[in-house]
Amino acid sequence: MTALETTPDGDRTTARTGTGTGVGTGVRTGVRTGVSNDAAAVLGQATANPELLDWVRRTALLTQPDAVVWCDGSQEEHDRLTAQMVADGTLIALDPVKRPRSFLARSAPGDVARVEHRTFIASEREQDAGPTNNWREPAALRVELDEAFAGCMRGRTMYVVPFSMGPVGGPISQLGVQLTDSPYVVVSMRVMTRTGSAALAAITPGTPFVPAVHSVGYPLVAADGTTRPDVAWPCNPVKHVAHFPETREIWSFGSGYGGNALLGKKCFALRIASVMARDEGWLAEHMLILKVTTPAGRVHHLAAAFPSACGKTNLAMLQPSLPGWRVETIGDDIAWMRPGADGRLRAINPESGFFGVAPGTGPATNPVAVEMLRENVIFTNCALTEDGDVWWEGLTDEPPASLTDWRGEPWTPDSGRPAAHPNARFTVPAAQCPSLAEEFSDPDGVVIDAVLFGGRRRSNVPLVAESLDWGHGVFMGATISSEQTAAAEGTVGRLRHDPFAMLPFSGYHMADYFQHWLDVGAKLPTHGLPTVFSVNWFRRGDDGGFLWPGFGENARVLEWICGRLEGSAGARFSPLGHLPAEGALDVSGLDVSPADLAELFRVDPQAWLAEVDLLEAYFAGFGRKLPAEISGHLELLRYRLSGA
Ligand code: OXD
Ligand code: MN
Repeated sequence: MTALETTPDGDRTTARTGTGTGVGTGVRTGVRTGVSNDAAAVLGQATANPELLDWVRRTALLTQPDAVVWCDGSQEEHDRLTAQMVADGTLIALDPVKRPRSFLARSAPGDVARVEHRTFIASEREQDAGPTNNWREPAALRVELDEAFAGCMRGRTMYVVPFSMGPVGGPISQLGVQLTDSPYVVVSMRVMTRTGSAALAAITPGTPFVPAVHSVGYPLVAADGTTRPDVAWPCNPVKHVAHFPETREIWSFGSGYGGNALLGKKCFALRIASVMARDEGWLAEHMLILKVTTPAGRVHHLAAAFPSACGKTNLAMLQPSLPGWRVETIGDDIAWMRPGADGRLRAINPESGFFGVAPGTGPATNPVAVEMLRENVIFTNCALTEDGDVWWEGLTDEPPASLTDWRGEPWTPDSGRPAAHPNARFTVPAAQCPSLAEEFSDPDGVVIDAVLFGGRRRSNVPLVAESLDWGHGVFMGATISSEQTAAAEGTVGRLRHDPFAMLPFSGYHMADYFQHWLDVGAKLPTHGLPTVFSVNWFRRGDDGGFLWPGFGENARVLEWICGRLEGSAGARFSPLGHLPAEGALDVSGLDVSPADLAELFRVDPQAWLAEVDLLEAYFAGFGRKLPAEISGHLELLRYRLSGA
C-alpha cells in the first residue's frame, strides 16, 4: 500500500504498518529524486512510535520531499534554518544592534492573511458544521487534497515538527505534529508552540496527537523531472485549509502565512480543539487571559473574547492608568478552559508566543509590546528602514523619510500607500513579554473569575454591562457584533455578527456551540461560574469621535468589574444587564464630560428594539438547533426594552 491509497474509511491517522523501531536523532535522510518506498522506511526516525512513523512515511510518499528532517526545537536548529533562509532570500537579517537576532520576511502579495473562504470543515454530517462554516464532504475533500498534495514537496525538505499546545504533559495541554515544507513555518512554530524533543517524547504509542500536514504548494521538481528555482516566498494561488473534526486532522495547502500555516493556532487550538472541547466538556476559546491585581493585593483572572482586529494584544498588555493596579499577561489570543477538581474553570494559554498585528502598535497604544519586540523577533510584511530596522504605521508619529515597503519597493511618506501591510505581524516568544504573569507556565492554569465579551460598536452597546446570570452571559457572547459600515448617526448600521468572536474558528455548528456553553455552565457549581460582562470601547458620540479614551484607561472598567466580583462596586439595573451605579465608575482626571459618560451607557429602547429584530433574523439562520434558552433571552430583552 502506498501513501496515495487511504484506508476504506479514508482515515489517515490509523496506524497500519509500523515502519521500524529504531530511534534516530534528527538525521537528515532521503534521496534527491524523492522519497521512495525503501527510503521512506528509513526516514531519519526520531521516534519509536509506529503510528507516528507510519503517518510520516505515508505523507512523505504522497508529497515526495527530497529529505525528511525531524525537528528537535533546539537553538542550533533555529540558527541553522534562519541562516539558510537568509542565504535563500526568505529572511532579511535585521541590524544586530538595533534589533538583535531578528528577521524580516516579505510574503507574496497574494498571501497576506487567513483565507476564510478556503477554510473547510469536513465533518461527516453537514449539519455538524453548520451555516457559518464552509462544509465539504470528507471523502470528496480527501480526493481534492490527495491531488493537491501529490508530489507537492518535490525538491524540498519535509520537516517533522512535534509540538505541545500548553506545557508538555499538562492536564489541559494537547499534543500535535506538523509536517511542513516551509522552514519559515518551522521557526515560527518554535516560537508559537512548545516544539521539539520533549513534545516528541510525550507522543508515546497510543497517545493521541493531532496530525497536521502543511505545504506551501510550490514543488521545485515537476512530475516529469523538470526543475524550477525557488522564490523568496513560495505559495500557490489555490489554497485549502481543511479540518476533519472526527479524525482531528488538519491539511493546509498553498499558503505560508499566519493562521493558514502555523497550524497550532487557529486550526488546532480553536477549530479542532473546539470539537475536542465539545466532546470532552471543556472550552477552547478565542480569548485573551489577564491577571489583575488590585491595590489591596486581591488577584482576579479574566478571559476576554473580541473579534479579530479589536486590540486584543493591547488589552492583554494593558498598563493601568490607575495607581496601585497591576495587569499581567497570560494570553493574547486563545484560552483553553477546563473545570478543575474544585468545580472552577481553569484556563491556560495553549500558545507560547504572540503573533500580533504590528501596525497600530506603538509607545502610546502598547508600550509593553514595543519593549517586548526589541530582540528575537520574526517580522513579516513590515517596512525596512535604511539602517536595517523595521517600521510600521503607528510605531512612531513621524514616519521615516525613506523606507523599503513590505513589497520591497522604495517608499516615502508621499507614496500614498502604507509602508507596512495592514496585517503585518510580529512573531515573538511570550517569555519576552515584560508583563508576562508567572502563572503563564503553570500547567494547571488559572481560575477564571470573569469572562468579557466585546465587539467594535459605535452605537447601542454600553461601555460595560454585567450579565444577569450565566444564560444571559452566554446570550451576550452569542450577540457579539461589529458595525460593518459606518452607521448613520443614531441608527444601527449593518452588523457583522461574530458570536463569541468564534465565527471563523468554531469547528462545529455555532448553535451547538451555544448549547455547549450552556451545558458547561449547568454542570459547574455556582461558585465555579465566572461572571460574564459585555464591554465596548468603541462607542462614538454625535461628532463621530470616540466617547471613551480606551487603552490604559480601560483599567477603570476592569476596576468596576473587579469591584463587582468582590461585591463592593455599585450597579443599577438596565434592560441590557447591570450597569455601573452613578459614580461607581472612576472617571476622575479623565477628559470625559458628564454628557459623554451618560451617552456611553445610554440604552435607547427604539434603537435596541431594532437591534433585537436584527438578532432575531440572524439567529433564525441557525434553524431548529438554536437553543431555546438563547431565543428566550432575546424575548426577555425585547420585553425589558418595551417596558423601558
Ligand atoms: C488573529 C485573528 O490573527 O484573530 O489572531 O485573526
Ligand atoms: Mn485571534
